[in-house]
Amino acid sequence: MAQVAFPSGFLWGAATSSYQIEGAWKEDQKGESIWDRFTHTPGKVDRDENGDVACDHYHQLFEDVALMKEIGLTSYRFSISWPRIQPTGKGKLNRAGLDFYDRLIDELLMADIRPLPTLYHWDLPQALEDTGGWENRDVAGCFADYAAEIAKALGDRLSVCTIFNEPWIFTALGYLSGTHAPGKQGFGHFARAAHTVCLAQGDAFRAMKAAKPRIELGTAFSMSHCEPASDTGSDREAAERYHRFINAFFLEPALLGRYPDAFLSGLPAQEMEIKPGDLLRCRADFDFIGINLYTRTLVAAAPDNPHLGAEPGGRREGPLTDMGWEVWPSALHDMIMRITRDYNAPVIEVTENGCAYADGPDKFGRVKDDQRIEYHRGYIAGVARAIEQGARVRAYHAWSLMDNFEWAHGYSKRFGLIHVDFETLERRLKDSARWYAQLIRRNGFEY
Ligand code: IFM
Repeated sequence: MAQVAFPSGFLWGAATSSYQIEGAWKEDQKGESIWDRFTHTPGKVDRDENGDVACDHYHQLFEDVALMKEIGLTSYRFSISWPRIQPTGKGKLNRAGLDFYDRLIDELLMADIRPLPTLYHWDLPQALEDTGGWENRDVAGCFADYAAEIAKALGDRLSVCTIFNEPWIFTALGYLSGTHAPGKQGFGHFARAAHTVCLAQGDAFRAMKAAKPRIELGTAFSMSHCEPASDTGSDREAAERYHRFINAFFLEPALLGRYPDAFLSGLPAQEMEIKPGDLLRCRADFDFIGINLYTRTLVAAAPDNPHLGAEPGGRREGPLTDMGWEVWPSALHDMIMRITRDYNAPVIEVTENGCAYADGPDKFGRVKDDQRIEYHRGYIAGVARAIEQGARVRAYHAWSLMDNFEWAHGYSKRFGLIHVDFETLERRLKDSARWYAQLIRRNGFEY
């Protein structure tokens, strides 16, 4: 056993998002979001479940912050629901919606927990989707206006903010495979949406910096360490292209003002509708990079794949979580080190990391989720190793604070440190929450 220790001041957090926990889907003049529309359309989500009530966090905010305090969190990552603030995605702010986030931020600060809001975790106002959603370049301007309003309204109490959550995931699943809202399918939809999101990222960055220069800004990027399925040159090249596509596609336009070289026949600039000057507009000199990572991805060459010539493949060796994702603790370390090497050692926050297991309370009410504890131990040990090797990681956020609505899977996948009974909405700390509390008190653990 060795001691895994963290630098003093390291932030220990947990993450959630608005649609997944808040409920109150049409209260206090909140507008409809694309996820409201998608989940209310039969056949889109397992068992036709939806986030109408979710964890009812909108009404249980004070109790939930008390639970965060009990665990000892020093950072809480949540997202702001755009249609709660601007019901149609533009214009006058909805005071009642804003009040909710005002109360949340105040309550967090009183509990000595750093608020880390995300401006967009997938709940686009439906009114903007009706104009073409992220495929419509004008939506980038609307998003920048919303970002500036948030900075002005809440920025006096914020030190940090993430702009997007997982731009690759919400464009690929929402516009390419169609398994997430708004459910569009096709490379052209994806290409246009992806480019608007990159424009919006740059525009929102500048709009927020102009309103409140002090707030540190980043995006929480979905990342997965890509490893070749075999040692052949073609698999190694495929893994590299796949890495550039899934990990760097939204990051490099911001940091370097160019898209990475991921596609076999070059960037599909026409399908993306890139205009002169756009790449400069995509620039955003982030103060930190957020990494959301759950697993590694094994990649094999796939000559039939027209764009990348690469696909996930190969034999997985680690155990699988309820999502079917391989537990591979070194993936987080390796990803952090790759970002550290490739982009000149930026400040990094692990903005999400976690696992789905279905454990529920035993007859004494205890939730023994040993597999979750084992998962976090392995991945967090990797973060400590990365810091020893020079990575500038300053925070770790477990996904998720509590069991919640897992998008197309509904409530069947439980990622929480806190168990939620979706009938009674009762919350209960799992063993993993108690283990995490001890880790936070000691700022480390035995491994
Ligand atoms: O629940 C999601 C979250 O909304 C974004 N990152 C991955 C999590 C688990 O799938």
